[in-house]
Amino acid sequence: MKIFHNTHHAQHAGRQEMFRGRLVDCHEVPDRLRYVLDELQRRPVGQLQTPDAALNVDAAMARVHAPDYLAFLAHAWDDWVALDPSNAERDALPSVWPLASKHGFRTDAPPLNFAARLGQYAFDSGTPLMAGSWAAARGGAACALAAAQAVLDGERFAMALTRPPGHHAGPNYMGGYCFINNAAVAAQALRDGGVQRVAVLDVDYHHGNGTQTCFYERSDVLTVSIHGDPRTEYPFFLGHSDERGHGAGEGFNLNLPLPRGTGFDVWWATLQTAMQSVSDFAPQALVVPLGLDTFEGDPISGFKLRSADYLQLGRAIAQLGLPTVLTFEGGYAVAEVGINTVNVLEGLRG
Ligand code: Q9C
Ligand code: ZN
Repeated sequence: MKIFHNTHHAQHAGRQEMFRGRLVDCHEVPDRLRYVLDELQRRPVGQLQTPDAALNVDAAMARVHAPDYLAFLAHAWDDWVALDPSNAERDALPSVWPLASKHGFRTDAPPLNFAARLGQYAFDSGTPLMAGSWAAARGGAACALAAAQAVLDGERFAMALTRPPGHHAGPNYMGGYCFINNAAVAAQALRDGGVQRVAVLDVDYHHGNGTQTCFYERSDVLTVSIHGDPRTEYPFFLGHSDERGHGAGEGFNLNLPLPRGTGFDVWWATLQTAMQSVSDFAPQALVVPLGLDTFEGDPISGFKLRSADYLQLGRAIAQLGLPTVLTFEGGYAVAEVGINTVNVLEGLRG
Protein backbone atom coordinates (compact mmCIF):
# COMPACT_ATOMS: atom_id res chain seq x y z
CA MET A 1 0.00 0.00 0.00
CA LYS A 2 1.26 3.45 -0.94
CA ILE A 3 0.53 6.31 1.45
CA PHE A 4 0.97 9.81 0.03
CA HIS A 5 1.29 12.41 2.75
CA ASN A 6 1.01 16.15 2.34
CA THR A 7 4.13 17.97 3.52
CA HIS A 8 2.28 21.31 3.20
CA HIS A 9 -0.57 20.38 5.56
CA ALA A 10 0.64 22.31 8.63
CA GLN A 11 0.52 25.59 6.68
CA HIS A 12 -3.22 25.30 7.19
CA ALA A 13 -3.73 25.74 10.93
CA GLY A 14 -6.96 27.55 11.66
CA ARG A 15 -7.21 29.34 14.95
CA GLN A 16 -10.94 29.49 15.60
CA GLU A 17 -14.29 28.51 14.09
CA MET A 18 -17.73 30.02 14.75
CA PHE A 19 -19.82 27.75 16.99
CA ARG A 20 -23.05 28.70 18.80
CA GLY A 21 -22.45 32.42 18.68
CA ARG A 22 -18.80 32.49 19.62
CA LEU A 23 -15.40 31.59 18.31
CA VAL A 24 -14.04 28.28 19.62
CA ASP A 25 -10.69 26.59 18.98
CA CYS A 26 -10.57 24.71 15.68
CA HIS A 27 -11.10 20.96 15.77
CA GLU A 28 -9.38 20.38 12.46
CA VAL A 29 -5.76 20.83 13.59
CA PRO A 30 -2.31 19.83 12.25
CA ASP A 31 -1.81 17.40 15.16
CA ARG A 32 -4.45 15.11 13.60
CA LEU A 33 -2.12 14.21 10.76
CA ARG A 34 0.95 14.12 13.00
CA TYR A 35 -0.70 11.47 15.16
CA VAL A 36 -1.38 9.32 12.10
CA LEU A 37 2.25 9.68 10.97
CA ASP A 38 3.42 8.78 14.50
CA GLU A 39 1.28 5.64 14.50
CA LEU A 40 2.60 4.72 11.04
CA GLN A 41 6.11 4.82 12.53
CA ARG A 42 5.02 2.29 15.12
CA ARG A 43 3.04 0.16 12.64
CA PRO A 44 4.46 0.66 9.15
CA VAL A 45 1.54 -0.77 7.16
CA GLY A 46 2.49 0.96 3.90
CA GLN A 47 5.16 2.85 2.00
CA LEU A 48 5.03 6.48 3.06
CA GLN A 49 5.90 8.89 0.26
CA THR A 50 5.20 12.32 -1.21
CA PRO A 51 3.50 12.93 -4.57
CA ASP A 52 5.64 13.21 -7.70
CA ALA A 53 6.21 16.95 -8.34
CA ALA A 54 5.58 16.37 -12.06
CA LEU A 55 1.89 15.50 -11.55
CA ASN A 56 -0.46 18.06 -13.09
CA VAL A 57 -2.43 18.84 -9.96
CA ASP A 58 -3.97 22.06 -11.31
CA ALA A 59 -5.51 20.17 -14.23
CA ALA A 60 -6.82 17.48 -11.86
CA MET A 61 -8.46 20.08 -9.58
CA ALA A 62 -9.98 21.81 -12.62
CA ARG A 63 -11.72 18.54 -13.56
CA VAL A 64 -13.74 18.83 -10.33
CA HIS A 65 -13.87 22.50 -9.35
CA ALA A 66 -15.01 25.63 -11.23
CA PRO A 67 -12.22 27.89 -12.57
CA ASP A 68 -13.54 30.98 -10.76
CA TYR A 69 -13.62 29.08 -7.45
CA LEU A 70 -10.03 27.85 -7.88
CA ALA A 71 -8.90 31.37 -8.81
CA PHE A 72 -10.68 32.74 -5.74
CA LEU A 73 -8.92 30.24 -3.45
CA ALA A 74 -5.52 30.85 -5.02
CA HIS A 75 -5.78 34.61 -4.38
CA ALA A 76 -8.04 34.77 -1.33
CA TRP A 77 -5.30 35.32 1.24
CA ASP A 78 -3.67 38.16 -0.71
CA ASP A 79 -7.07 39.77 -1.25
CA TRP A 80 -7.83 39.48 2.47
CA VAL A 81 -4.55 41.13 3.48
CA ALA A 82 -4.98 43.81 0.79
CA LEU A 83 -8.19 44.89 2.54
CA ASP A 84 -6.16 45.85 5.60
CA PRO A 85 -2.54 44.87 6.36
CA SER A 86 -3.48 43.99 9.95
CA ASN A 87 -5.68 41.19 8.56
CA ALA A 88 -2.44 39.21 8.19
CA GLU A 89 -2.74 38.40 11.92
CA ARG A 90 -6.27 37.01 11.54
CA ASP A 91 -7.86 34.13 9.66
CA ALA A 92 -10.55 34.97 7.12
CA LEU A 93 -13.99 33.63 8.10
CA PRO A 94 -17.14 34.19 6.06
CA SER A 95 -19.96 36.17 7.65
CA VAL A 96 -22.46 36.95 4.86
CA TRP A 97 -24.08 34.60 2.34
CA PRO A 98 -26.32 34.86 -0.72
CA LEU A 99 -28.34 31.77 0.35
CA ALA A 100 -29.80 30.19 -2.76
CA SER A 101 -31.16 32.15 -5.71
CA LYS A 102 -34.63 30.78 -4.94
CA HIS A 103 -34.68 33.24 -2.04
CA GLY A 104 -34.35 36.08 -4.52
CA PHE A 105 -30.67 36.84 -3.99
CA ARG A 106 -28.71 37.28 -7.20
CA THR A 107 -25.77 35.09 -8.12
CA ASP A 108 -25.39 36.56 -11.62
CA ALA A 109 -23.80 39.79 -10.38
CA PRO A 110 -20.64 38.64 -8.57
CA PRO A 111 -19.65 41.05 -5.78
CA LEU A 112 -16.26 42.75 -5.58
CA ASN A 113 -16.24 43.07 -1.78
CA PHE A 114 -14.00 40.39 -0.25
CA ALA A 115 -16.36 39.38 2.58
CA ALA A 116 -19.14 38.94 0.02
CA ARG A 117 -16.91 36.91 -2.30
CA LEU A 118 -15.84 34.68 0.61
CA GLY A 119 -19.49 34.16 1.51
CA GLN A 120 -20.33 33.38 -2.10
CA TYR A 121 -17.85 30.50 -2.07
CA ALA A 122 -18.45 29.16 1.47
CA PHE A 123 -21.42 27.55 3.19
CA ASP A 124 -20.42 27.88 6.84
CA SER A 125 -18.35 29.98 9.22
CA GLY A 126 -16.42 27.01 10.55
CA THR A 127 -13.82 26.92 7.81
CA PRO A 128 -11.11 29.53 8.39
CA LEU A 129 -8.83 30.46 5.54
CA MET A 130 -5.26 31.60 6.16
CA ALA A 131 -1.95 32.26 4.37
CA GLY A 132 -1.13 28.58 3.85
CA SER A 133 -4.62 27.20 3.18
CA TRP A 134 -4.26 27.17 -0.58
CA ALA A 135 -0.82 25.51 -0.49
CA ALA A 136 -2.12 22.88 1.93
CA ALA A 137 -5.31 22.19 -0.02
CA ARG A 138 -3.44 22.02 -3.32
CA GLY A 139 -0.84 19.69 -1.75
CA GLY A 140 -3.71 17.45 -0.67
CA ALA A 141 -5.10 17.32 -4.19
CA ALA A 142 -1.63 16.23 -5.33
CA CYS A 143 -1.81 13.36 -2.81
CA ALA A 144 -5.23 12.35 -4.12
CA LEU A 145 -4.03 12.45 -7.71
CA ALA A 146 -0.89 10.47 -6.82
CA ALA A 147 -2.97 7.84 -5.01
CA ALA A 148 -5.29 7.51 -8.02
CA GLN A 149 -2.28 7.22 -10.32
CA ALA A 150 -0.76 4.51 -8.11
CA VAL A 151 -3.99 2.52 -8.36
CA LEU A 152 -4.07 3.05 -12.14
CA ASP A 153 -0.51 1.71 -12.19
CA GLY A 154 -1.61 -1.49 -10.47
CA GLU A 155 -1.40 -0.76 -6.74
CA ARG A 156 -4.27 -2.44 -4.84
CA PHE A 157 -4.54 0.24 -2.12
CA ALA A 158 -3.33 3.83 -1.99
CA MET A 159 -4.08 6.58 0.50
CA ALA A 160 -4.07 10.36 0.33
CA LEU A 161 -3.01 11.17 3.89
CA THR A 162 -3.74 14.85 3.95
CA ARG A 163 -5.50 17.71 5.63
CA PRO A 164 -7.50 19.90 5.37
CA PRO A 165 -10.15 17.29 4.51
CA GLY A 166 -12.19 17.46 1.32
CA HIS A 167 -15.57 15.72 1.19
CA HIS A 168 -17.69 18.79 2.08
CA ALA A 169 -16.13 20.91 -0.72
CA GLY A 170 -18.33 21.15 -3.80
CA PRO A 171 -17.65 22.22 -7.39
CA ASN A 172 -17.65 25.89 -6.40
CA TYR A 173 -17.72 26.07 -2.63
CA MET A 174 -15.77 25.40 0.57
CA GLY A 175 -17.11 24.47 4.00
CA GLY A 176 -16.95 21.85 6.74
CA TYR A 177 -13.16 22.42 7.05
CA CYS A 178 -12.79 21.51 3.33
CA PHE A 179 -11.54 23.45 0.29
CA ILE A 180 -10.65 20.92 -2.41
CA ASN A 181 -12.57 17.65 -2.68
CA ASN A 182 -9.73 15.13 -2.62
CA ALA A 183 -12.05 12.12 -3.00
CA ALA A 184 -13.69 13.68 -6.07
CA VAL A 185 -10.27 14.53 -7.53
CA ALA A 186 -9.23 10.89 -7.06
CA ALA A 187 -12.48 9.50 -8.51
CA GLN A 188 -12.27 11.77 -11.55
CA ALA A 189 -8.58 10.95 -12.05
CA LEU A 190 -9.48 7.25 -12.04
CA ARG A 191 -12.17 7.92 -14.67
CA ASP A 192 -9.74 9.97 -16.75
CA GLY A 193 -7.20 7.17 -16.44
CA GLY A 194 -9.62 4.77 -18.13
CA VAL A 195 -11.62 3.26 -15.27
CA GLN A 196 -15.20 3.03 -16.57
CA ARG A 197 -17.11 2.87 -13.29
CA VAL A 198 -15.91 4.25 -9.96
CA ALA A 199 -17.74 3.84 -6.65
CA VAL A 200 -17.31 6.22 -3.70
CA LEU A 201 -18.06 4.80 -0.24
CA ASP A 202 -18.00 7.65 2.29
CA VAL A 203 -17.74 6.50 5.91
CA ASP A 204 -17.14 9.87 7.58
CA TYR A 205 -19.68 10.76 10.31
CA HIS A 206 -20.87 13.70 8.20
CA HIS A 207 -22.63 13.40 4.87
CA GLY A 208 -20.25 13.80 1.92
CA ASN A 209 -22.31 16.61 0.40
CA GLY A 210 -19.53 17.91 -1.83
CA THR A 211 -18.76 14.54 -3.41
CA GLN A 212 -22.46 13.78 -3.86
CA THR A 213 -22.95 17.10 -5.64
CA CYS A 214 -19.93 16.62 -7.92
CA PHE A 215 -21.36 13.39 -9.33
CA TYR A 216 -25.11 13.80 -8.77
CA GLU A 217 -26.03 13.84 -12.46
CA ARG A 218 -23.61 11.13 -13.55
CA SER A 219 -23.99 7.38 -13.88
CA ASP A 220 -20.26 6.63 -14.13
CA VAL A 221 -19.52 7.45 -10.47
CA LEU A 222 -21.72 5.89 -7.79
CA THR A 223 -21.73 7.84 -4.53
CA VAL A 224 -22.74 6.11 -1.27
CA SER A 225 -22.56 7.73 2.18
CA ILE A 226 -23.28 6.48 5.72
CA HIS A 227 -23.64 9.41 8.10
CA GLY A 228 -25.47 11.14 10.92
CA ASP A 229 -29.05 12.05 9.98
CA PRO A 230 -28.92 15.56 8.47
CA ARG A 231 -32.12 16.51 10.30
CA THR A 232 -29.93 16.84 13.41
CA GLU A 233 -26.36 16.57 12.11
CA TYR A 234 -24.07 18.74 10.01
CA PRO A 235 -24.21 19.55 7.05
CA PHE A 236 -28.02 19.66 7.62
CA PHE A 237 -29.06 20.71 4.11
CA LEU A 238 -28.08 17.56 2.21
CA GLY A 239 -27.72 13.85 2.92
CA HIS A 240 -31.32 12.59 3.12
CA SER A 241 -32.25 9.11 1.93
CA ASP A 242 -34.52 10.40 -0.84
CA GLU A 243 -31.56 11.95 -2.69
CA ARG A 244 -31.04 9.29 -5.36
CA GLY A 245 -29.33 11.26 -8.14
CA HIS A 246 -30.74 13.31 -10.98
CA GLY A 247 -31.04 12.92 -14.74
CA ALA A 248 -28.50 10.39 -16.02
CA GLY A 249 -27.37 10.07 -12.40
CA GLU A 250 -30.73 8.91 -11.10
CA GLY A 251 -30.20 5.77 -9.03
CA PHE A 252 -26.46 6.42 -8.68
CA ASN A 253 -26.47 8.11 -5.28
CA LEU A 254 -27.30 6.34 -2.02
CA ASN A 255 -27.57 8.03 1.37
CA LEU A 256 -27.82 5.94 4.51
CA PRO A 257 -28.47 8.36 7.38
CA LEU A 258 -28.42 7.01 10.95
CA PRO A 259 -29.50 8.64 14.19
CA ARG A 260 -27.02 10.30 16.51
CA GLY A 261 -25.97 7.70 19.09
CA THR A 262 -25.79 4.77 16.65
CA GLY A 263 -23.40 2.03 17.78
CA PHE A 264 -21.26 -0.42 15.83
CA ASP A 265 -23.86 -3.19 15.30
CA VAL A 266 -26.33 -0.98 13.45
CA TRP A 267 -23.53 0.89 11.69
CA TRP A 268 -22.03 -2.44 10.56
CA ALA A 269 -25.37 -3.69 9.22
CA THR A 270 -25.69 -0.41 7.31
CA LEU A 271 -22.19 -0.85 5.94
CA GLN A 272 -23.32 -4.21 4.48
CA THR A 273 -26.17 -2.39 2.68
CA ALA A 274 -23.71 0.19 1.37
CA MET A 275 -21.29 -2.51 0.22
CA GLN A 276 -24.07 -4.42 -1.53
CA SER A 277 -24.96 -1.31 -3.54
CA VAL A 278 -21.29 -0.87 -4.44
CA SER A 279 -21.06 -4.50 -5.58
CA ASP A 280 -24.31 -4.23 -7.59
CA PHE A 281 -22.81 -1.28 -9.46
CA ALA A 282 -19.85 -3.52 -10.51
CA PRO A 283 -17.21 -0.78 -10.34
CA GLN A 284 -13.60 -1.31 -11.38
CA ALA A 285 -12.27 0.97 -8.64
CA LEU A 286 -13.32 2.35 -5.26
CA VAL A 287 -12.69 5.62 -3.43
CA VAL A 288 -13.21 5.69 0.35
CA PRO A 289 -13.42 9.11 2.01
CA LEU A 290 -12.21 7.83 5.38
CA GLY A 291 -13.50 9.84 8.31
CA LEU A 292 -12.63 8.61 11.80
CA ASP A 293 -15.20 10.87 13.45
CA THR A 294 -17.54 7.87 13.85
CA PHE A 295 -15.40 7.10 16.92
CA GLU A 296 -17.16 7.09 20.29
CA GLY A 297 -14.71 9.64 21.66
CA ASP A 298 -15.13 12.17 18.86
CA PRO A 299 -15.82 15.62 20.33
CA ILE A 300 -18.19 16.86 17.59
CA SER A 301 -19.89 13.67 16.36
CA GLY A 302 -22.40 11.12 17.63
CA PHE A 303 -21.69 7.52 16.60
CA LYS A 304 -20.15 5.01 18.98
CA LEU A 305 -17.49 3.03 17.09
CA ARG A 306 -14.54 1.72 19.11
CA SER A 307 -10.93 1.47 18.02
CA ALA A 308 -11.07 -2.28 17.27
CA ASP A 309 -14.07 -1.69 14.98
CA TYR A 310 -11.79 0.08 12.51
CA LEU A 311 -9.90 -3.16 11.88
CA GLN A 312 -13.25 -4.66 10.86
CA LEU A 313 -13.94 -1.72 8.58
CA GLY A 314 -10.60 -2.24 6.84
CA ARG A 315 -11.32 -5.94 6.35
CA ALA A 316 -14.77 -5.17 4.93
CA ILE A 317 -13.35 -2.66 2.43
CA ALA A 318 -10.76 -5.23 1.35
CA GLN A 319 -13.47 -7.84 0.84
CA LEU A 320 -14.97 -5.72 -1.95
CA GLY A 321 -11.93 -6.87 -3.92
CA LEU A 322 -11.45 -3.51 -5.65
CA PRO A 323 -8.44 -1.30 -6.34
CA THR A 324 -9.02 1.37 -3.71
CA VAL A 325 -8.01 4.96 -2.99
CA LEU A 326 -8.61 6.24 0.54
CA THR A 327 -8.68 9.92 1.46
CA PHE A 328 -8.25 11.15 5.02
CA GLU A 329 -11.33 13.13 6.06
CA GLY A 330 -12.68 13.89 9.57
CA GLY A 331 -11.77 12.51 13.00
CA TYR A 332 -11.24 14.95 15.87
CA ALA A 333 -10.40 12.73 18.84
CA VAL A 334 -6.80 13.67 18.15
CA ALA A 335 -5.12 11.23 20.55
CA GLU A 336 -6.89 8.25 18.97
CA VAL A 337 -7.09 9.30 15.33
CA GLY A 338 -3.72 7.72 14.52
CA ILE A 339 -4.61 4.36 16.05
CA ASN A 340 -8.03 4.32 14.39
CA THR A 341 -6.69 5.26 10.97
CA VAL A 342 -3.88 2.72 11.02
CA ASN A 343 -6.34 0.09 12.28
CA VAL A 344 -8.31 0.56 9.04
CA LEU A 345 -5.12 0.23 7.00
CA GLU A 346 -4.07 -2.86 8.93
CA GLY A 347 -7.51 -4.35 8.35
CA LEU A 348 -7.15 -3.72 4.61
CA ARG A 349 -4.09 -5.96 4.52
CA GLY A 350 -6.24 -8.84 5.79
N1 Q9C B 1 -18.28 23.00 16.20
C1 Q9C B 1 -15.43 16.87 8.48
O1 Q9C B 1 -15.57 15.96 9.27
N2 Q9C B 1 -18.91 21.97 12.38
N3 Q9C B 1 -16.02 18.07 8.65
C2 Q9C B 1 -19.73 21.28 13.33
C3 Q9C B 1 -18.79 21.82 15.59
C4 Q9C B 1 -18.71 21.38 11.09
C5 Q9C B 1 -16.83 18.33 9.81
C6 Q9C B 1 -19.89 22.08 14.60
C7 Q9C B 1 -18.17 19.98 11.09
C8 Q9C B 1 -17.46 19.66 9.78
C9 Q9C B 1 -14.58 16.71 7.27
ZN1 ZN C 1 -16.83 14.42 9.40
